[in-house]
Amino acid sequence: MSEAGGGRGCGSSVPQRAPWSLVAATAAFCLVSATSVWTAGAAPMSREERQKLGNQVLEMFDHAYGNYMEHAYPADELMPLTCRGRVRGQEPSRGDVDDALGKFSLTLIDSLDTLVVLNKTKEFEDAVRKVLRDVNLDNDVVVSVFETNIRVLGGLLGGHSLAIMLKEKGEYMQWYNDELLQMAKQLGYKLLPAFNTTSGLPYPRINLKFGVRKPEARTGTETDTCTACAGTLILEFAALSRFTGATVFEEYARKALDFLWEKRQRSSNLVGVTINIHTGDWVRKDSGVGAGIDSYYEYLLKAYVLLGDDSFLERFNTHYDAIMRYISQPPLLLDVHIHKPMLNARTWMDALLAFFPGLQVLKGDIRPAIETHEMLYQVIKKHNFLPEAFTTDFRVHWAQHPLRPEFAESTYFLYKATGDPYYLEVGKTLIENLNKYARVPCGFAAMKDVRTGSHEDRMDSFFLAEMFKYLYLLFADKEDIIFDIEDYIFTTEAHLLPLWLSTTNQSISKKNTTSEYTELDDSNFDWTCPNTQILFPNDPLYAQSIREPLKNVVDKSCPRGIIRVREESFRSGAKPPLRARDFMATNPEHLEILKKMGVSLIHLKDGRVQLVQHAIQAASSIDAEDGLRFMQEMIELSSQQQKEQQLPPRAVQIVSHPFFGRVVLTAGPAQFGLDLSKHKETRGFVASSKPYNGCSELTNPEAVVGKIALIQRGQCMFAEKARNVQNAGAIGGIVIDDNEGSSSDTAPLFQMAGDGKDTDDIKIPMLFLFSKEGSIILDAIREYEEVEVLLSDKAKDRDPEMENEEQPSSENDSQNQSAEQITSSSQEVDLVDQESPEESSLNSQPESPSSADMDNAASVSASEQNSNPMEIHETTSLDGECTDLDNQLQEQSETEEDSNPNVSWGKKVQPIDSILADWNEDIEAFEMMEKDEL
Ligand code: DMJ
Repeated sequence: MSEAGGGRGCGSSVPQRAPWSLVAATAAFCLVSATSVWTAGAAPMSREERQKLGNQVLEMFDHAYGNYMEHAYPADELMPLTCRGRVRGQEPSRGDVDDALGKFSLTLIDSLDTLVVLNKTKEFEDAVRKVLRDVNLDNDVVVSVFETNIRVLGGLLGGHSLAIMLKEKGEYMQWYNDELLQMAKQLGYKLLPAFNTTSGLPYPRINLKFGVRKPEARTGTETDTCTACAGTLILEFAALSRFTGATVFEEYARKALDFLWEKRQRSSNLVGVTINIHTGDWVRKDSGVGAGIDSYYEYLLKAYVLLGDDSFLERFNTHYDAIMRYISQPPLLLDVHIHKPMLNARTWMDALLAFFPGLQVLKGDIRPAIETHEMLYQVIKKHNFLPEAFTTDFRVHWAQHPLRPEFAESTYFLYKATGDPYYLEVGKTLIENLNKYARVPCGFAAMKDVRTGSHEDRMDSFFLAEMFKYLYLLFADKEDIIFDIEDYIFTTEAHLLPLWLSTTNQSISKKNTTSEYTELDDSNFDWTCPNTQILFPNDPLYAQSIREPLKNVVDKSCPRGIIRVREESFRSGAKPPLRARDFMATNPEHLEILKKMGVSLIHLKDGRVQLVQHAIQAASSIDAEDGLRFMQEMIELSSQQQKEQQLPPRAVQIVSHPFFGRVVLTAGPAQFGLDLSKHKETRGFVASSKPYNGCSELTNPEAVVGKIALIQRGQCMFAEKARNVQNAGAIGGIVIDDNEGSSSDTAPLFQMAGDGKDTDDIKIPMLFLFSKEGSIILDAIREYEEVEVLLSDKAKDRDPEMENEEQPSSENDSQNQSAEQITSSSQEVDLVDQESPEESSLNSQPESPSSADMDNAASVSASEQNSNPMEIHETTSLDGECTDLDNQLQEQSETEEDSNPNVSWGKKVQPIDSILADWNEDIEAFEMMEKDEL
């Protein structure tokens, strides 16, 4: 390991400050110490088993990478269901997600250093040659500056770092002459125009050919960017500067970081999710450690590690204190408002925050890392994967899972820190789940819905850049890797940058070191690096003892039990006179209380009830405050109830050769026919109905009898189609959208509505597929003739007998074998129509004569749902354990408040104006956050 004097840090021999190399290698440093003390707890895993799992990871990587190279390259990404490349512009736009695709063979570049970590040196050499030969960085395409930096610039630099390492070893890459670095520099210069703002914060997007703001650029009009987008550049940009001697990159990245630091909310020391790049105003004032902010914090700590600049550590520590004070509610990490950090901004968490325990390990704060990781693991055990977002009571909020690597990353770092074999078992589960639920014949497919097990036709490049690296390293011994991983730091995309950069071309850091940060007091180092006594207590069951109380936190959690604690802390624990869940519109006493709180009840013509609050009409400021809280509770309750009343999506699983249950398509349910959630799944071969629209008596009953009929959408009602195929003897029906190119990736799923008449006569199950998913079945019929599917509420485990029957038809196939929204008016709560488009529950669509009428989609009518607020019931089941947890957290919260001078605002009676201002601010924040994209 190289030594250098440029950085700061700590280690075991020098308690407070020591050579930076130990800091940089915190994880590995922990491994050495930890494995030597581990004697009890989870059963140790034998070297043999670890090797077996490592080999499994290698085989899985080959399956993903091999299929990308064979079927997608030079496209940016593989579409693993349709087994082809994703070329931007040739597929329906998925919005911001597509901004990662720059027609630069993204997956190949993102995979470069993974190949070396996985010991595939020969393949690495080939891959580098392909990048140099084929990749064009000058395409007329608008890309995300953030994604291009972390994936492409980071990928090229990681590739370069390992190429020069291999060259020095003398066997491979002897021909290499810094060509990847030259490409990285070319790309770096292409990104620089994005920084042409007065603030120094980069524009979020840039045209690779035309930059920003030129008419041809088609970008440059954006005013906002996310904090992570502007604050996740320093590692790649500084590495580029230090590798090349061109200081401009590091200077720009530092300037952006300096600006974000200046703009932090000064009383909470938190940052918001999005910021105006021109004015520096916070656009979204909610603050967490997940989507939109995550890697800003990561890069502050890692910039200190890589560059040895104290200012980054001081900033990180300041933010970390704030995170632990306000956002961390172990085991949860919950977003708050930057101005009112004791007020939760959300009732759910996003999957991106799963990286945070890993960062806490790097910081040396192991206990909360273990707690959060354990909570996340339990969510995974429940749903097989971490859903994109899940509520504080661990229900699915957004059901997708694009094979994100953050949880594997944290698992790796926790294993390194604790040496606890438990984390190897966690890794094993991740491998099993990936093979069981995400593996498809042509790669690994993202989960469209973790509840149904359905797939999305996407395999993001970060899956290859990160997931396989962390999983492989988890099971690897030092001698399994051809270089010393401790000499490198992982970027946020898990690209490897050498630590020796800290002493190379350091002119920028010297030039820009402000006097404010020249001296750090010892408190900066208190928790920065592992203090062996705390990290590795003499008790080898340390990690287990932290996990144990959390073992049942997911299974035994009460809906909204936890979040309520914070809500109640809103007014120093005072009980509101009326809880939303208790409210009865026919109770005169309740109506009286509403009046006092300034809340009026409006009966709408259509039978719905609307609550409106005018704080000014409340009897006092305290009553107004109670009214605000009542409204907030009612919004949550109503939105929750609406979700619960809607049917979740269903799954169509192709079970015949060569799919064998591996491909699962997301399907919309019907409000009539057999309810697949209550009955056993329906299995059968598919057959197209004639006429294909199914709008009249079928002319081919012999073809569909005993089968699942395929019917095209349009021309008549869904129920009519169902009756016609049922009469022909079909055992089920799949309606396929007639809008060519439609897909559940890009269009919201809905439930097929009845025809307004009694539909009890329809007994067969009916499901809806968008055109793209439908054509996967139609293509399969063309190719294999006999196609058998399973209609169910949730994908079923693959049939092992079927698997055994599989005849590998290609090399790849043989590889396969092994394996609250608030309504627009700020103080009105309409008790229905509160579903966010992002929600995974479904609106209904009546079938219309033509699919052009799709836009006429009607949401389930208010009167059918909760026209009467009396029907709103809190689903909380306050059994003993939940109450205990509540009490525990309540105590915690109270202690926190008592000892925290910043929360005194909550105990004061606020003037009405300020309550109104706060309320409006909250509404704004809630509205923004519901629109948030992950
Ligand atoms: C990766 O591209 C990076 O880890 C990034 O920081 C955020 N998350 C994705 C993968 O989930």
